[in-house]
Amino acid sequence: MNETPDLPGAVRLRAGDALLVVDLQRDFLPGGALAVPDGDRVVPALNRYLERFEREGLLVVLTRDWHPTGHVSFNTRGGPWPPHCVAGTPGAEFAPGPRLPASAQICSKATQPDAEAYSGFEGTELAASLRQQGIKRLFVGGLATDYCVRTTVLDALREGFEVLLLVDAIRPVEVQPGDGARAEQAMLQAGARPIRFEQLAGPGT
Ligand code: VGL
Ligand code: ZN
Repeated sequence: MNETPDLPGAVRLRAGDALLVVDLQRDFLPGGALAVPDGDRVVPALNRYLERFEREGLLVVLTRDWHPTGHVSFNTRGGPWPPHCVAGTPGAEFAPGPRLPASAQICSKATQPDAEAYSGFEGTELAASLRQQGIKRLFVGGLATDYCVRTTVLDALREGFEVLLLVDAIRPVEVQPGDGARAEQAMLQAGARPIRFEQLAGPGT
């Protein structure tokens, strides 16, 4: 017997589940234009989930921040952020390291010059696309906890999806100390359920 028994509160993956990886892009990792502190720590964590979802034949969706040059969120235009994730540039590429399945679907967001869109659901076809593919439950991780993960999770819940927040695979920007913890609180309060990899039923990595 090398199978460990399921933990109480274990979550068993099933048809209708999808892994939603938020903005795992070079500019959000150490050395990038808008580096999230310890952002690279989510890579090995997400790899375990990516592998599991791929092995079980479940959908993986990757959102990406995909700004035009001169996006309204850039400090060059009076916005809060240094220019980052400009469409087609190296900084906007997916981070090296994560085992992104070839079958993963990509959702580009915040592509309009004059509108910020932190959430993967804002100004995209994501909700319709997930529904059309029969997705009911979303496992959400990535960067950053207090911006794009938070807004994506809150929108997912509003859209009627069940959300499991991968608390071992998210990291905050923390412009203000405590922003990460507050964002997690807000997501859980809105109905997201926290999960760690060890809680997934079945074999480990
Ligand atoms: C993000 C700030 C600006 C994020 C994107 O992915 O959380 N944060 N653009
Ligand atoms: Zn952005």
